[in-house]
Amino acid sequence: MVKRWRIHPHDPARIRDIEQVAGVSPVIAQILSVRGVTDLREIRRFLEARLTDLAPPDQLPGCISAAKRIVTAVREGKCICVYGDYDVDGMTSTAILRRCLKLLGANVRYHIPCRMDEGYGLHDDYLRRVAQSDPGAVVITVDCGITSIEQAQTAKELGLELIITDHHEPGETLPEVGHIVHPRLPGVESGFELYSGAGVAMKLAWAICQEYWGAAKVPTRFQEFLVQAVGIAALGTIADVVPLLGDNRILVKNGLKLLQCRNVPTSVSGEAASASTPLDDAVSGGVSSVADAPSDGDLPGVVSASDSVPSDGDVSDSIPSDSVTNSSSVGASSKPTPRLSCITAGIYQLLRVAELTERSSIEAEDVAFRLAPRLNAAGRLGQALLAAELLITDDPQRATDLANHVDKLNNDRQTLERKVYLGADRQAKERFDPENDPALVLADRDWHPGVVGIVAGRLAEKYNRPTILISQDPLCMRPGTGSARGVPELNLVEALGACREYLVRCGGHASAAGLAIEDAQINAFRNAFCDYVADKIGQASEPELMIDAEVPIGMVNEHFLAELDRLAPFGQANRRPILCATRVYLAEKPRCIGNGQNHLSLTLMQGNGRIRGVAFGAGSRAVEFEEHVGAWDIAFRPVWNVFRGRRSVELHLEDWRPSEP
Ligand SMILES: [Mn+2]
Repeated sequence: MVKRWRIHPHDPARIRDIEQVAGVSPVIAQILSVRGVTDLREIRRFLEARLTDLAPPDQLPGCISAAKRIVTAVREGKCICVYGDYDVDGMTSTAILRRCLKLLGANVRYHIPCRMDEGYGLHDDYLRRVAQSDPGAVVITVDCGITSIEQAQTAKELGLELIITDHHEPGETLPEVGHIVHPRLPGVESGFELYSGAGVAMKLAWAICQEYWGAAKVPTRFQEFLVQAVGIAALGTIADVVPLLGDNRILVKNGLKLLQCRNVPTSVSGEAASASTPLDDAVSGGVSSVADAPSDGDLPGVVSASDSVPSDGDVSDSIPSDSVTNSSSVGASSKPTPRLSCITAGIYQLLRVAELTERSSIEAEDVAFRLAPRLNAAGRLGQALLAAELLITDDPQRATDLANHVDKLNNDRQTLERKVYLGADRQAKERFDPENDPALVLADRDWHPGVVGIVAGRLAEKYNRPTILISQDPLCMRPGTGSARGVPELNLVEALGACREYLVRCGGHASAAGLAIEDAQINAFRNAFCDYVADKIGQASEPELMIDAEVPIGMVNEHFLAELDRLAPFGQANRRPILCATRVYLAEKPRCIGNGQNHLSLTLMQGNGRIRGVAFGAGSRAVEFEEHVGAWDIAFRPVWNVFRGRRSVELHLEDWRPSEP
């Protein structure tokens, strides 16, 4: 698809200002200015993104009162059920809260619905089961529940207490429950509104720890848990594609540093520790150590990841043994430096199956493309509970087995995805006109419901059209379930809302949403949806490639890339910079590389500069370089290439076109 290139306008005076204040090169200053990060305080916060800058939990609406209620429930010995969602955000939220409550010695259980049998969100059936086995239980939702109005009613009738924590779009009415923790409640201003479910769960866990100890600073073991929770929350935050700015940037940047730590964790935190420390001991012993503050300037109760991650060779010392998990013994000795077991046994095993344990650094893209898909695969294939258990367990053997299993599910998912993609693309071309229809609404009985979302995303990108894929029930017994993926100009929640009369239910986010629909309504829904889209955005325009800055390729060296790294982590709302260079020549004929010769390897020259470039998935476009032998303009992302332990710089080509004569 032909893209229109647009280079971000730049304001030389402002860039010079940023250059001077922040001590960065002009290109970095230009990128910061494009990101809207321009004043000294913002620049410092953006570049450093320290854990100490994380907003405290009291800025999250409902957080403190819910934490108080949860701590009381823990002390009353109530059964607490954490109820999550089957995507990475939901699993990580579940894991954070489950680990937190277990550490407090609570009677805690967790559940994640099966995508196929139960479907998204809280269900009456689940509440009835809980009421039967544990009358008087407290159910806490994470990453779901804000639209569960009827279920809130059911809970009330059953005598269950329901606490809702979520980040999805609230409807006009809120569920009638005692406590809702949500960053975007109508009429409430909160500091940073675009949290993931895991970000919300992390803040709640933080508040619970503080509330439990009655102080801002909590004992070492709880500090360790909270830092570990930052690492888990980073996974959910990246996977849920929320903007990596503000608090999310802080969580992710620090969380990724933790994932880099290659300590093989022993069972020191979470349940093993709490099992060896009776609740009463923890309560009485902890009070004296409430004042065990981490180093000055740190976030109260939380230490900064960079300070706490032990360097290599420091491994055995850094793992607290069971004997020091009772914080009073630590408090009695000299002021301790909080130490971390860094990552959980499960996350270590997940890194292992994703072949990331040897890496010196883990980037947001590694989470998005290697870790999250493995966890998600379990959810897609109806086994999210096992993936959540992987994040929860402290048993190394169980973690190894679960990680291997999840890795295998990911292979299955890839096979299914290929099959559905081919079928859906064929249907789009045979029955519709993907180039001219305002939107694509495709349905089939053969499509696995777990992968229609990914495939809808790929088609939406390929055709630059909002795309909905519906997996119809093979037995014609139940409504079909569909996934919608959009284009930037369209809000899918509003679009589906406008076609509500044809749907059994719908919900989600502006750029990704889900729905349930009866077979008989699909045609009428397609017409209504296409009309809405045509009316709202017309024929989708030619996609644009936004370019951050133009640079000579000779400038793109290791020093330059190291500077660019300061802008990481890259992802939603802070994508890896795309640069361009003009009048670039090829030193030799491009080579097709990779499995199936899918990619192109090029040697690029401009003046004295010479650098390797790779164009992914462009094997079939090799011929373009034979047809035009002159100069090229290229748009690219500069990246590190690691080969046999040596790092070099290469360019990943986004697009290219012959230079104007
Ligand atoms: Mn979520």
